[in-house]
Amino acid sequence: MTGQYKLTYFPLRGLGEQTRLLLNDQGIPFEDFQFDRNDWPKIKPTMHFGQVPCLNDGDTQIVQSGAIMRHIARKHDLYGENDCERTYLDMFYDGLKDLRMKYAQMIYGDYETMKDGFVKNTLPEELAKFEKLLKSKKDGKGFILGDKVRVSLA
Ligand SMILES: N[C@@H](CCC(=O)N[C@@H](CS)C(=O)NCC(=O)O)C(=O)O
Repeated sequence: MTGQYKLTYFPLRGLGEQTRLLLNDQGIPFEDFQFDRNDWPKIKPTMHFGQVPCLNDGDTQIVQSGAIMRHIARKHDLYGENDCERTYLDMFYDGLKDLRMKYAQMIYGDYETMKDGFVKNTLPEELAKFEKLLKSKKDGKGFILGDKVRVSLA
């Protein structure tokens, strides 16, 4: 029994993993469809933006990884109690996206020349920003907001 959700993504973690983690963490059943890379040319034209990850919620196709996370969060009460909380979570999420972009530039760019700088400088600088935000809210303990996982932990 996989429920109403089907996640379609390449057979790797990438942008699909945050959704897998969230659904697994919350015990929400889903079909984890990891297609064969050779099938991508057939699948691509069926996606709204020609990209994955894609979450099917019943008959509704949802693409864009952030939209997928927020959809699940809204439906399963994981998206904060009010607009300010939701904005705070969005802020965290977008901040993490920026960090992920820097990581991607390194691994898909000139890895050998960039890796040392990334580990020694970029990562500590970027993580310090999240640490500061976390401490300002929860004294560095618990979750970003309240007492449970929210979407921004992706
Ligand atoms: N903004 C999109 C980016 C999606 C994306 O870049 N998907 C890549 C895999 S990680 C993809 O589908 N690549 C194949 C292609 O573009 O043909 C998101 O956040 O979901």
